[in-house]
Amino acid sequence: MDPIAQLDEFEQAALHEIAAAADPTALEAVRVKYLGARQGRLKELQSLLGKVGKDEKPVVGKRFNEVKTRVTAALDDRKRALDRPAVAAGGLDVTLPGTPCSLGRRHPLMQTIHEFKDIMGRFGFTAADGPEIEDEFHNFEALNIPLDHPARDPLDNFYLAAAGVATGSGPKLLRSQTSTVQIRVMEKVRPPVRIISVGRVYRPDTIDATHSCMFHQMEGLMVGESVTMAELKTVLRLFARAYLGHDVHIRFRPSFFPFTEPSVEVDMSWNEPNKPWLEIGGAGMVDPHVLSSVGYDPDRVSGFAFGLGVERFCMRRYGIRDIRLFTSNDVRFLRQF
Ligand code: FA5
Repeated sequence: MDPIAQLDEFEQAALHEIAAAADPTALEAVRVKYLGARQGRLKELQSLLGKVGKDEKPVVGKRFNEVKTRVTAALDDRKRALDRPAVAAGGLDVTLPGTPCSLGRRHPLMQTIHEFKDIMGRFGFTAADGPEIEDEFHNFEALNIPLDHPARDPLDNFYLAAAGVATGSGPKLLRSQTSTVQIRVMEKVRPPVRIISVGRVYRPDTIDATHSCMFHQMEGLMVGESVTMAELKTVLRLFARAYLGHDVHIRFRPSFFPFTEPSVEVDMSWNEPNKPWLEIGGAGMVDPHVLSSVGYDPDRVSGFAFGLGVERFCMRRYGIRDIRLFTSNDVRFLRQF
């Protein structure tokens, strides 16, 4: 038989047996049979090479090398596959690099809340929490909002009884402001008090670009000896500047809240041409009646309180035009933060 035909036959037989080897031991036997250094069939073929004519030598030599390389590679591949049985069976290769899972991140509002707590923490305010499902006492009465006050209108609040939820002792509602936490804290803690509380509040407001029926407020409360409105304004100015930058200005407009006296609306502006004042919250000095109802002595201590819209600050910082984007669950929006 001519040497090229012998090499072809050798290659076919070797590749066939390599593919058929079912385990590493069988594969090793195939290796010895075909490539064994002493009695392997390739060794035999090599000795044939010495016998071919001078003219044929380059062609046969080239083919010999090709066959040897191919069979050696096939052996290596099969060995790797048999060393990983699941892969040999067409299953999972746990040694391959995994599919990277994309990491999530905090919602922009949660990032904002963390930053608020951080800034206010530096001013000495600790974070307090209160329930989102409130009783009428904490949402209204303790805040000086009497029974006949329009703010208690069922149409302006989310009462749970109306939704068929069993509310146990007395009517319950989703809190409409974080001011409820002022009361819950003062019921437990003696002055001096310096807290903030950030959380969700609920109002059946008409939804538009700047109003939502569920939004976040940051409540602040500071009570102690000789606390004045000057401190209130300073804290709000420093806070707004820490979050939004040093060109922010704060303005107080006279207003009314049943639980503060005097009361103000807080507006914010910044040094850009034609920028209007933007309302960001309400504030005031804690009403002496509220202080005495929680057992504080209004002749000895005074305090200020404020409630800021968290979304409004975040929207201003990032130039977000529509509050509805926060709850749109649109990853294109969320990925930007
Ligand atoms: C209050 O809620 C008072 N509790 C604030 C307060 C606290 C006064 C302590 C005095 C002492 P007001 O209803 O104005 O106030 O709401 C405060 C802020 O919440 C608003 O300035 C605004 O920034 C934000 N806000 C109010 N309604 C909405 C809404 N529907 N969507 C988004 N943000 C709102």
